[in-house]
Amino acid sequence: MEHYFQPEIECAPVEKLREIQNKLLPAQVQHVWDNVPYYRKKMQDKGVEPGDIKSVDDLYKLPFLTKADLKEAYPYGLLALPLEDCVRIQSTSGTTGKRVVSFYTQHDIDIWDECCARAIMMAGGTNKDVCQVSYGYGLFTGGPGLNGGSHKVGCLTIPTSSGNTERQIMFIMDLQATILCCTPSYAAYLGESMHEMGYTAETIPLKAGIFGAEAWSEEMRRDIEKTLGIKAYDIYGLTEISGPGVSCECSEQNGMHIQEDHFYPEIINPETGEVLPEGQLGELVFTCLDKKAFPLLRYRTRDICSLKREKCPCGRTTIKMTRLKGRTDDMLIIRGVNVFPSQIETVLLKNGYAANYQIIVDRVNHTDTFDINVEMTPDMFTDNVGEVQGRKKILEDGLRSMLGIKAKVNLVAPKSITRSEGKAVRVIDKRKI
Ligand code: DLL
Repeated sequence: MEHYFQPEIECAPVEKLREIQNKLLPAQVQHVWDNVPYYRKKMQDKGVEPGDIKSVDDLYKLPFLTKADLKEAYPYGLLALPLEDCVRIQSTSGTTGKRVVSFYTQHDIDIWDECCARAIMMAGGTNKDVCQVSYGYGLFTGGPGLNGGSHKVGCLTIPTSSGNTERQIMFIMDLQATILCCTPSYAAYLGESMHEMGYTAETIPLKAGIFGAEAWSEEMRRDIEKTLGIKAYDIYGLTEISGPGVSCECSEQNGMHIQEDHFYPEIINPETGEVLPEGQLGELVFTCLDKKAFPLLRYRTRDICSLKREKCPCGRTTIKMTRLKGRTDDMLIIRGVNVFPSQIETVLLKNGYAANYQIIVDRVNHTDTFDINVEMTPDMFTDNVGEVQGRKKILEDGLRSMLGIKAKVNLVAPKSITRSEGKAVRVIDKRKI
């Protein structure tokens, strides 16, 4: 088994990590300057040249890239190598406008696989494990990324892809899968379905789950862990930067270690672009240090979190990002108040509900309406109106104190909200603004 726990990097003193980054960054900036006229122009407009970037301390001088740039440069405008050097594309699961297309050389795929292998090892995976990859395969990065990582670790890989829940469960049980990779909402659904079929946490062979691609709360983690009898690890990434594995959790389950030898993180104030000090909440920005085909510099992810560097009890020294609070474009502004779906989820799970809910926002007579459909669990389900009213009031009060505004809760029957096999659809915003 090759080893994808790489203590010489993952546990290196900060100075050593800086040395690696400071060696890679100037070469990367030169590579982009030489090969990506689109970004060279941005640098020229800002009056920066490759020689100005000697270390990560100079990074702030470089212009940002945004999703709008990706749209403008679509499809080949940010490609830094000739097509004959590229071997793959992946693309985001977004449904509106042009999709984001990201390009990879074999070297870029090797880095990506390595990051996913580190994630699997952080979750305790070895070549003795049977790893079921239930993220979608295809253009979405979830399946191909974890598949590559699982191979590198030497796990027996089951490439089920997403969907066909019965078949997923059959493979978990028949092949005694020990690691499950999928979105947290699908993991919750699989757990629910397995319990309905009579399996319990004790009879389910899984021991770890590697869940990401969408926001989820600590409460949802505990719920899934209990149902499936596993330890659930958060994994983060995005197509533009490679895919899953940009960061992931270790046994401490307390923030995701960023693979800093490949991706340099910054947190900025999304309004002003100013770089914020460690510990402050803001928009996450990544610079790819050694990707060749699609090397984005200072890419604004729109994801909101903070960074912290501390010596982790697991031994790793790489900086951690906190669980995502949401996205700058996911944040709903309802009656002038910022609302993140994750806050709603926290209140629901604290009150014994599962994370099966849908937020519906509309505007009637110039005022925002804010409804949340929440599924009752089977043991709560009753036709006693008084009891339902009581439950509804408890939730509305809890939400009001969390959000500062009133939401109308509609308690709906178990299983009446459509389940997702990939990323869950939590928000329906009907406002035409
Ligand atoms: O979702 C890559 C991925 C696949 C990550 C499998 C983890 C596991 P995209 O489809 O490009 O790529 O979506 C990226 O998803 O900017 C975040 O807003 C969100 N996201 C990803 N991981 C997490 C996470 C993949 N752990 C976008 N928690 C990102 C919350 C996440 N949100």
